[in-house]
Amino acid sequence: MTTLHNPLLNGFHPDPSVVRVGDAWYLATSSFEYLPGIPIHRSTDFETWELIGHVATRPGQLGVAEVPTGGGAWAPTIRHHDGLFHLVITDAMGRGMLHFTAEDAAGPWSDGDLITVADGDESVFGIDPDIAWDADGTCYVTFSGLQLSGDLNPNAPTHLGIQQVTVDLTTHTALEEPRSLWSGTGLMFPEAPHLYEIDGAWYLMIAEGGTERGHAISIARGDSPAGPFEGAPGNPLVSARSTPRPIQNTGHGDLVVGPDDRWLCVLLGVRPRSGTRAFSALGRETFVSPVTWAEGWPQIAPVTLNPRGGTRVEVDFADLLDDEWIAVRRLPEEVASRDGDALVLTADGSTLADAQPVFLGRRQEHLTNEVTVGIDIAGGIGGLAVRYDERFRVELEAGSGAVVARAVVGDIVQTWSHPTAQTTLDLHLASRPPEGAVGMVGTSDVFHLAATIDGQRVEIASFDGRFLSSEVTESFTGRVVGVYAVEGTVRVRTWIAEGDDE
Ligand code: 6LW
Repeated sequence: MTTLHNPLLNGFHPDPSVVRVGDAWYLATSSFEYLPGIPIHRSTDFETWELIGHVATRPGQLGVAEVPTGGGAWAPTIRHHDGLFHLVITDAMGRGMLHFTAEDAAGPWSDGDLITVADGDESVFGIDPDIAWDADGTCYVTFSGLQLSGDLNPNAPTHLGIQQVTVDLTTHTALEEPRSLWSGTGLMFPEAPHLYEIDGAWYLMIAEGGTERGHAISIARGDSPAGPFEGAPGNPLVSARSTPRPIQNTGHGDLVVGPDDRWLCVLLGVRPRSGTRAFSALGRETFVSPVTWAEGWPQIAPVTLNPRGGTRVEVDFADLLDDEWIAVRRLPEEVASRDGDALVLTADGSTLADAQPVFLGRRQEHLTNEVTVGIDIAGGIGGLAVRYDERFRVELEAGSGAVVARAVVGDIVQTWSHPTAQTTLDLHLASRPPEGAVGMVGTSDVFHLAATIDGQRVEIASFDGRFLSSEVTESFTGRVVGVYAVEGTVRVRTWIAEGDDE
């Protein structure tokens, strides 16, 4: 019997979509402003998942070079049809609604074609596209009608509900004006639509309630992929709102037949911590829950926590970089190179406050985590950082005659400094649960920033981790731990990351 681990994918992997092809499952998630973009994981048992590649590995496939914070690759749908993998996604505030194909989910994927409106060449306007075909081969693209216009009012964004167009995939042109479909039970932000033909009926499953604590999944059924649809009597099918469950914000799901022909739902969630479970340090992760059927309606079980054990990653930079490394609005090969057994970062005048920093990182995947890097700062300045975005980050930096710890929370910057002339040293950046009495409120975790100087580990600063959580940063992404350069050249000799979910 399959063991369903939760999180299924640790660290920021929101908006999961899954498809079964033969004896394997392929799972795609959002990647926002990071490149390579749109990671694809593969499993043959739904227990062990391997990152097999990304959809966007070449310049131009996504237009994220200048997207605002949080823009970029939002919410893919991955499907398999007529021998090809298909993936649709909105490159939010970038290229628009895109359709990618590949023979092999590991890639290479196509350049990405813009899905355009029926009477023009601009993108169909909406997010969270789904792609489905009926028996005649008609292609339906169903999406969430959030209008991401330039004047988007975050307090009252324009939302047209769930919409649909049929599309000619040879020209990538919509064949009609968007039609409105069933849009849930009336909660805000109907989105993440997915269409399924099951036992002769068509099901439309959506997320509603917003991706925060009110997140939910609802479903409707009809005789046609174009509707009309009738909502399930048991909606919402799943929500953690107002529950004491350790996994919150559950929503944005995709159904699939899993091992042993058991239906499963992959969905996003967060693991908030503090006295009132207020702060989700890692962002939105991928989870899974069993599905049963009754009277023609699916029932999704509440998501139960079942973490895998801890992990230890030791990188040998003499080897090619693996696919877990990501950079901000640029590809990793544009910000880092390898020289012998060292990773080399060469500053270009940017800092982590900029849109395209010289930064190469990996998702933080565990609530308790420590990364140690051995660096040679030969006349340069740089170090190790945890990045949420340009305005929320923690840095541990060497090269200016001191090791400097820096916490950036919006417009507030706090620094600590420990003088040293050492330019070859180990930096340690840990996040650990708060120790001792922390009062009623508590926090998610505490950062500990240290360096090994003259053979001694010296803690330079500790800092409340709540300020790098998805709630405080209002971020769709999550923590990324990486190395960076702001002056000259920084050589990284070693990288050891250890974490667990205790
Ligand atoms: C995604 C949508 C959402 O497209 O956030 O809040 C967007 N819900 O489903 C990015 O994750």
